[in-house]
Amino acid sequence: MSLTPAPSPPPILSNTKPRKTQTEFSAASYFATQPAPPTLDRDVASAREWVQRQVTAGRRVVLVTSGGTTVPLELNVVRFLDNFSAGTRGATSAEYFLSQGYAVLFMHRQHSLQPYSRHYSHSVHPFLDVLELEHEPAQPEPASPETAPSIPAPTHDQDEANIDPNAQITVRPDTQAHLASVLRAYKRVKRSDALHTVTFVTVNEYLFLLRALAQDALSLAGRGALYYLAAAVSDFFLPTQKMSEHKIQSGKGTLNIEMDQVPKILRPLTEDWSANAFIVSFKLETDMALLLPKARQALDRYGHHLVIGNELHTRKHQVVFVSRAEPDGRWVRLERTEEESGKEIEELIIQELVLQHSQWIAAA
Ligand code: PAZ
Repeated sequence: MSLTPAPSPPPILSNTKPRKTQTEFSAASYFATQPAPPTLDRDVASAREWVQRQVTAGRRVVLVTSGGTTVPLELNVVRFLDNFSAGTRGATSAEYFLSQGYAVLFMHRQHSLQPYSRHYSHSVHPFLDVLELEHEPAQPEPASPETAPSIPAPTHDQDEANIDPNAQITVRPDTQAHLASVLRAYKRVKRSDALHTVTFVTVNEYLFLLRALAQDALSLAGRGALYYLAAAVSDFFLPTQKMSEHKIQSGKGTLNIEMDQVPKILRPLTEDWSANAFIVSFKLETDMALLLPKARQALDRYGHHLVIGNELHTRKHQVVFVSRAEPDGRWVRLERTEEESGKEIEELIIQELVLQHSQWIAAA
C-alpha cells in the first residue's frame, strides 16, 4: 500500500495494471507470506472431529460460506473495507440443506445471519417484538401534533411501576406457530449434531480457513462433500507487509490506497485441496449483461462444477445455474404467488443441488 499525500485529487477508485509496488499473489505465495489466524488450528481440529462424526453417521457434508469479508487498512485496525452481504443466502440455504439430511459446516462472517436465528434478526423481525408481558400496559396512542403538547407521554419510571416484576413472558399469539416451527427445527438440528459453525471476519481469515477446512476436514467426506461458496469475498487486499501499524492519520490530504489482488483460490480448491468434492460457487453482478459471461468465465477458469449467477437487486427472486452441461444457463425463479406465500428461492436452489450432487456421485 502506498499512503502519500496527493497534489491533485486522483480518481477515487480505478482498476489499473499492476504497478511496480504491487505483487501478483499466487495462492502459494499468498499463504507463504501472509499470517495464519491464531485460532486456525483449533477451529480446524474441532471441524475435523465433527466431519468425522458426520461421515460415521452416513451423512453428506456441505461447507456453506456466508457473509462478506473485510479488508483491514491498518494492523491495529480502525478502518476496513467491507464486502456487501448480510448472510441471508448462506443462512437460509443452510436450513434447507439440513432439512435434506446434509450436515452443514457453516463458515460465516462473525455476527452475520445464522440458520434459524435469522428469522428473528434485529433488522427484519426483532426478537423482543415477538414477546409480550402479562398485564402489559397498553401502548399509548401515537400523539397527533395538536394533542401532543397537552398529553405528556408516560415516563420510563411510570411504565416500570405498572409492570409486575413477576409477570410471565409469553410469545405473542400471532407469532407462536411460526416461532414454534423454527424452534422445533433448531432443536432437532442441535440434538442431531448436524450443524457446526466457524467464523471469519477478514479476507485473510477466510482464505486460511477455507484452505485448511478443505484439506484437513472436508476431505474426510470424499465425494459426499459439497462446497456452497455464497460468501462475498474481497477481490483486493493489503498485504500485512504494506499495512500501516497504527491508525492512518488524517491531515495529509487525499488518501491513496493501492491494493493487491486476492489470489484466485477456486482452482487450487478444485484441483488440489478438495479434488473429490462437488464445488458450487456464486457470482454476483450488478450489470445483468455481465452475469452469464462472467459465470461461464469462472467455470472455464477454475474447472469446478457449477456457478450460480445472481444480480444484486433480483437475487431473492431469480438465479441462473451455469454448468458445462448448460453453458447458456438455466434460470430458477420464484413465481409471484410462491413469493407471496413466503417461499424462499433457496428451497429451489438446494432441491436442485441435492439432485445434481446425487447424480454426480452416482456417475462416479
Ligand atoms: O448474503 P446476501 O443474501 O445478502 O447476499 C448473497 C450474495 C449476493 C453475496 C451471494 O448470493 C453471492 O452472490 N455471493 C458471491 C459474491 C461474489 O460474486 O463474490
